[in-house]
Amino acid sequence: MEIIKTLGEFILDQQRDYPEASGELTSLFSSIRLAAKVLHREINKAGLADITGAANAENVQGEEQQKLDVYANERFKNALAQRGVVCGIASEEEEQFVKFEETKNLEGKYVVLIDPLDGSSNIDVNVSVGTIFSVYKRVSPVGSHVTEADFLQPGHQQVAAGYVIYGSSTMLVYSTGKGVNGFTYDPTIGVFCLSHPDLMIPKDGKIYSVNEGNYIHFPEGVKKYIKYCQEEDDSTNRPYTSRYIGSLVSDFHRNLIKGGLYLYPTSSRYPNGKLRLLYECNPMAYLIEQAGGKAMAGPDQRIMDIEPTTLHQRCPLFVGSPNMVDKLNEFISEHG
Ligand code: AHM
Ligand code: MG
Repeated sequence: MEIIKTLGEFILDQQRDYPEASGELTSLFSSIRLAAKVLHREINKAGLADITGAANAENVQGEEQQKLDVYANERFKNALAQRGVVCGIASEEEEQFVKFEETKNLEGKYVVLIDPLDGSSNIDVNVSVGTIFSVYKRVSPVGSHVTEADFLQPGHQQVAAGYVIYGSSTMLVYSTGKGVNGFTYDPTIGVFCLSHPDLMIPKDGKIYSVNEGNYIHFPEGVKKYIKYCQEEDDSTNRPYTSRYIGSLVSDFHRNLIKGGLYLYPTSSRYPNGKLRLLYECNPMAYLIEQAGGKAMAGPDQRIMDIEPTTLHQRCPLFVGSPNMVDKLNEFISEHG
């Protein structure tokens, strides 16, 4: 009989490799796992229940919030507050970071940054969405209230990051700095099972993922690169395939497995790019580097080296197979 390893067993195995570990990160993952299961349930009944549609509120970026965004935010926030290992969170859906005030939380050494439901405009049309999370050790003293500096750390300080994809199956993909592993949820038994051990992205890919409708507004180097992807050249397997779901987690996940490049450049519409450094770019950068890929914001700018200055800052993102990221950067260096 095939042996199934559950996420819980996997985490405990990893913890055994670090006898000095206190188990706090394990506890944090239990919170995320639980909230992800609840979200899986809600998203799967979204077409039936009266829970889809706008919640008549705007998020801090002035975008319409969907009901499930609000729900997901509350669900993850409550789950993370529960166990006392997290002292505060910052969420794409909240203007300010959230301090957890209970004594047990003040003793927590971790902060979590989260995009509770990325790509949520896709829910009404039955397209995959995701949760993205990023974990740091606080820089303020344990026992005190969490501060903004705890959240404004560069991505290379992350101790863990991951995402949940609510797709044709629900999966949790994460890393604690020792490679990337993917777990598929089996709803019949209510557990995540290890299905994608040691994920590595192919060095080269054939897929480019970009919102080409914005082409006219892109920098010259990006335009030239897109034309390069479309040219015929047997020796480099071109033309490439264009795939864009418009849901970062799904586009990233596909490219991670198959090889490819996701790009959200600056444009006249989004002069700093659209995606958020802390909630979207840094966790994806951590994962892709752990899987042998690259995440850059430009030719000389590694995403995880950016020093954040504000909680909701945006940045361009070029992420995926390392040779594809390098090629794009060559075009940008040459053409601007
Ligand atoms: P959101 O955080 O408001 O959901 O926006 C992020 C999403 C990403 O999932 C996706 O890759 C991107 O925005 C799509 O943007 P666009 O519609 O401009 O192509
Ligand atoms: Mg988002």
